[in-house]
Amino acid sequence: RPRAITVGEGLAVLIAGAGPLEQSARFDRGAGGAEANVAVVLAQLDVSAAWLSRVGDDGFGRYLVAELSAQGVDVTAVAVDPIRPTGLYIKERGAGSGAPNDLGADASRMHYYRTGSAASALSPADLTDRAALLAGADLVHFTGITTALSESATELTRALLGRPRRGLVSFDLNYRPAVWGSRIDEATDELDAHIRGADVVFLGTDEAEEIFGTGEPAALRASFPEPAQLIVKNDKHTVTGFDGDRAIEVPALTLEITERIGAGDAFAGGYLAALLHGADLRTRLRYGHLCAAAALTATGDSAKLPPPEDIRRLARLPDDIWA
Ligand code: KDG
Repeated sequence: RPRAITVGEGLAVLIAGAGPLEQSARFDRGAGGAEANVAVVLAQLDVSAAWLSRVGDDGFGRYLVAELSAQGVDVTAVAVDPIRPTGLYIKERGAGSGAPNDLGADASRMHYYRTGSAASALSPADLTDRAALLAGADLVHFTGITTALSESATELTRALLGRPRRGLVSFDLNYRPAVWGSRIDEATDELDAHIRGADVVFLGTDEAEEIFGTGEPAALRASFPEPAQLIVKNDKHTVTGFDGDRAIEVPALTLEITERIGAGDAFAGGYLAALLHGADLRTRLRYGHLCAAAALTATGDSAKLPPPEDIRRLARLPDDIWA
């Protein structure tokens, strides 16, 4: 049985060459979608993981299912929607050339083609169909993107928080105004309620600042005392983790960044894998940074991780060597 279940949209990704999109003649194909990315990290770190989603009856849907399955993720809870297509996003990557429309060298931009996608039809019925799977899991993870997809998807994420549960619920804020679209006025209240209803919460200072008016870790902890574990990713290269009354800050590794999208999901996946393996707070945060480092040095949303034994060894480095 899967110990962890992630719930949300998978997107096919077309990764452009570096430079303005209008100049990219070739695209690499990849798999994306925040919750799919987290499932891939969990599976690579020896956590049995399932991905609950909906894809279209099309080539991108079949690709996503095959790709996640090849990475060791259980895809039996992925429904195929006969009408709606699989969502897609194009990843535009900067070259930092200073040319018109060019982004900074390590900056990227997401272009979504996902309105009316198969996953936007996610609803509480998808949970009813998978009740036994959910009841047996130690952890259910989803992000504010799933909540943003549609009214029915919001009902689904509310139901994930409201159901009687044995395991933990983990929630990554992942504030995406473009996905909320015309429902943007609901976003702050809905995301606030989801944070309060989860056991483990990840958020970034920049997004927290944008919707809650502060990105300061202690202020966020004071506003959100409910989740036992609150993980604040600072823009200053560190992460502050609160677990009950404990608070520690762990610096990220110093490295040359290739592309950032997916690093937050990799962090969450690493942290959650360590949590499920019974690791302490510092080790969990280090796992997060190590997995984020792999994603930051690849153009895809997720990257091949070093073997789990190597990650375990790296996470145990003495403080002075760590960063
Ligand atoms: O965190 C990475 C995601 O943003 C990317 O995979 C696309 O899921 C995605 C989204 O909705 O932004």
